[in-house]
Amino acid sequence: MTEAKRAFITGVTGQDGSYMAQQLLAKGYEVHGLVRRSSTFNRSRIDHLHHDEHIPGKNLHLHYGDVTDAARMQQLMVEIRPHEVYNLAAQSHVRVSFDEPAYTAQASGVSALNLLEAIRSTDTSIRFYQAATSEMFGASPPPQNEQTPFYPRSPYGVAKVYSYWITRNYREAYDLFAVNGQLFNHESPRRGETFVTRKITLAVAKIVKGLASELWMGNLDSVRDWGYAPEYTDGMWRMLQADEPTDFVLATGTAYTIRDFLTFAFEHAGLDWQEYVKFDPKFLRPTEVDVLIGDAGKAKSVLGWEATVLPPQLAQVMVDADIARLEGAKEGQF
Ligand code: NAP
Ligand code: G4F
Repeated sequence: MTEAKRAFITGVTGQDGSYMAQQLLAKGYEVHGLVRRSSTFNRSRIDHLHHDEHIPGKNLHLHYGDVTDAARMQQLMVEIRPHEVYNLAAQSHVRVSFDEPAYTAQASGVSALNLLEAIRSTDTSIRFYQAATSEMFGASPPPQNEQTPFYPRSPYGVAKVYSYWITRNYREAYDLFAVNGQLFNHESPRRGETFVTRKITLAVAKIVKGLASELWMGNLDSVRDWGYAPEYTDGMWRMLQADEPTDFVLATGTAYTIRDFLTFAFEHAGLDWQEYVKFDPKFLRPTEVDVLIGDAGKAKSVLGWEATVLPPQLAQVMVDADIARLEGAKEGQF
């Protein structure tokens, strides 16, 4: 019998990490995930993967650790000996990065170096995926692709530019199979509740159920290219199966404002968003990224990857899931 492939996922408790773990388990991988100790339970997105009888082998193993701890990353790399590493851990909230810039630099930037160093000193055949982002393009005009210059507009974006270049540098200097996914916004029912799409769909569900009557928001003019997270984690996996290590943009190529997303979500529930949404300047950012629209042509031609779920449908899926949750649906269903 051939040995199962082993994957190490940092950020396994997050939106993308949970889909990645689920997809790799379904492919027969042995999956190792990094979890942070916390005083409250932080594993709701992966809890069903431990207990689901239908997942082959129930092959999910969790390890305590923090990506800012280089020694622990080194130790885990030796212990797990993965074939593939997906570095999805980050302080991923752009607004919060203005409050915690130094921590964000470590968790979202230097963490890539900690893992690359661990790979370099353990086994240079380990393949490495770094979660880079369209936030690196920032103020560069759209459409943005792999050739677009970086102009980050937040401490988060700046940290991710570091992670991008250190990943490229280790690929070139040490011949590692190390790649950056330059992913545009991707959402799902598992999206964190303080990101704009989920904040909107959760508010719609609460309004429908009579649990809320208003929604406080910031800048409604920015344009985003929103895709569906499970399709993006499939794209990450494809990047590590490619013949050559190279960086890719994943995006839908669509452009909608926050106002448009409000319209899709509220109209799906038969509501008019203008009757509920109010402005609070505390949700504004010192510098904003106005327009992100991706060109994923390279991913389509090299990886055969293409987004199929577009924002109008995405908003409906998320509203339906939030209503179902309030009606008692189990977390693992999403
Ligand atoms: P997320 O839901 O915020 O998840 C972040 C994950 O990182 C969580 O599991 C979190 O653990 C973990 N984490 C944070 N700091 C850590 C630390 N110091 N040590 C160990 N683990 C830590 O983010 P996501 O949306 O899944 O995004 C995944 C990755 O892709 C992130 O790197 C993000 O920056 C990047 N990205 C996301 C998007 C997007 O639109 N979603 C687009 C481009 C790039 P806890 O559960 O304990 O907090
Ligand atoms: O949902 P957001 O917080 O996502 P943002 O800043 O685009 O970042 C997300 O996508 C990046 C990829 O491009 C990732 F790298 C990053 O980790 C994260 O996943 O905000 C989207 C837009 C912004 O223009 C923001 O100003 O929505 C605007 N917005 C308006 N009112 C709001 C709100 N954002 C939030 N979070 N909350 C509001 O009340």
